[in-house]
Amino acid sequence: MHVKKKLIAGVMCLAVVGLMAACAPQELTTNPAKQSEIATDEFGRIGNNIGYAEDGGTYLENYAQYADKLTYADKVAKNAEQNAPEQYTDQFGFTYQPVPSDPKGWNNSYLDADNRGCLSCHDSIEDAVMSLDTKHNAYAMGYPTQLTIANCLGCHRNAGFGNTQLVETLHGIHNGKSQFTAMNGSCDSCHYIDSNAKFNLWDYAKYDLYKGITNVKAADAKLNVSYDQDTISNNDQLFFESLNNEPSEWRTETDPAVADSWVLSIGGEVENPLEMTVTELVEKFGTKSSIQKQSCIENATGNAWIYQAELTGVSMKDVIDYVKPAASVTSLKATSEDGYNMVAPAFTDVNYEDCLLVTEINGQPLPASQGYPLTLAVPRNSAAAYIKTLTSLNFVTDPKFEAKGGVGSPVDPDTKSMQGKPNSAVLNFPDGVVLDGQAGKELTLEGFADAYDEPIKKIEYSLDHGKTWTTLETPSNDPTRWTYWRVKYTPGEAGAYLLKVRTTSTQPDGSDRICSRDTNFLFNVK
Ligand SMILES: Nc1nc2c(c(=O)[nH]1)N[C@H]1C(S)=C(S)[C@@H](COP(=O)(O)O)O[C@H]1N2
Ligand SMILES: [Mo]
Repeated sequence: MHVKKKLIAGVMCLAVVGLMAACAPQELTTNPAKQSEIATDEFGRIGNNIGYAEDGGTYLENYAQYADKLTYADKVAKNAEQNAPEQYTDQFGFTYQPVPSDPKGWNNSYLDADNRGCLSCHDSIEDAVMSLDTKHNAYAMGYPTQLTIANCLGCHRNAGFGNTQLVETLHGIHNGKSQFTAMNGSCDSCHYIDSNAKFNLWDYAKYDLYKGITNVKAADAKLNVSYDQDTISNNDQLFFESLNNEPSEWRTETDPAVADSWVLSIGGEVENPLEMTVTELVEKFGTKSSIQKQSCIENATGNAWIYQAELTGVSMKDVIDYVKPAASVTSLKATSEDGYNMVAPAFTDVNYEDCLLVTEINGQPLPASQGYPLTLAVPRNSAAAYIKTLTSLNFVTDPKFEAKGGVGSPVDPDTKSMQGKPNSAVLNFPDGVVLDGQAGKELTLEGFADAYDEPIKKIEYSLDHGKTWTTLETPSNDPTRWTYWRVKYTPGEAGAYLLKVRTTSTQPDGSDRICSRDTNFLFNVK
């Protein structure tokens, strides 16, 4: 097993100085020594003895001198050894091999696949983001999916938060920078430049470029597909995302006494403003429980900024019935301890019957990361409307913040449609997982499908790069919950396989919305 090259800011400086000299770009002048050897042959071809052996005659006539060189079988064997794809271990302990093994060594000798894409240099995107010189939000994944460039594009392209475009930031921190140069970084490290000279992202294009993937027709794959909407995440599978907190400011305590002194104020245009501690709120209104999913608006194709859990808390319906907001109210302004705040359109898009002032997840007090002691849950909205460490709620009349019609989602710059709505991901293994001893044995891949406020209509699975599909219909789907699916498959033989998942949701007008990209999940059966 190879140790992954790790890029952590600051540690490479010394090594870099030495390597820089060796890796200095070649000057684009012709070597004079070489130039003298350049000849034009009788066909007008310029080159250094093109087609001819050094002592005259064609290579064919001098075939004997090649007899000692490797035979084709030797080359295949040598390639298998020299260009064998690397294997890594992720933070969950899974072994994964992002590049399929192929007999000719094509993927590494020609595509240079092990040296391309974010994760060929970075242990994880979370790591890269936390190592930046500048401030960045913090993320943690509860499931063994890997963040990809798509997650970055969620915020850094058209997300509407005034974020810098990724094209500037990523080129700026890579191109010509010592760490990148020292690792022989080039355009090809991140991009796949196709025959139309279009720069595609390698991490998107790679699944169609790799050789060595076994295609299996739907009719032969005999996938056994099923789903439910009840599966819940364990508390250690909840993702964490914080837009404002510095790690040093993360709330870590869950001392029960905090709930006794934590005051929530509810005011604005209401008849009965309210100011109560969390403990008093629970005493006055009691609690309700419901199973809900929560999914971040930037969750990208194939990723897991999502969970489903049993949330327990005070019903917003009960609170609203008590405080009596004015009829003119359009919006609800929430504020929190860390300064994160959000204006949610009141009444129109949000069904307050479902909203909770959450105090417990899965029967446990809220973990500190999930906003202990109080978090607002707003089903059908993205997780951005779930306010952790809630301190106040204000009912306001502000036409500016009137409902804009459902949950938006960042636009995928390539497909021009919303990314991640609908979405799906495999949740029990990382992309590229190595499954030892799995040939001929039944394997279960499981994951979610979700589209925020829209019900899932169907999920399709392909093992032949999208030529044939197995369909799982999901009628009467509840959009406040995720759709948790299981695919059982028995791989006949060892090899690399690609599961494509295509998800469809139903839009408010009844038409289909198909995911902007299929989810690609590679697995290596050994
Ligand atoms: N107080 C507070 N609430 C917050 C945030 C935050 O930074 N601070 N981030 C929001 C965003 S963008 C997301 S995706 C979810 C993340 O939820 P989790 O960390 O509880 O899983 O919290 C939301 N609520
Ligand atoms: Mo988010």
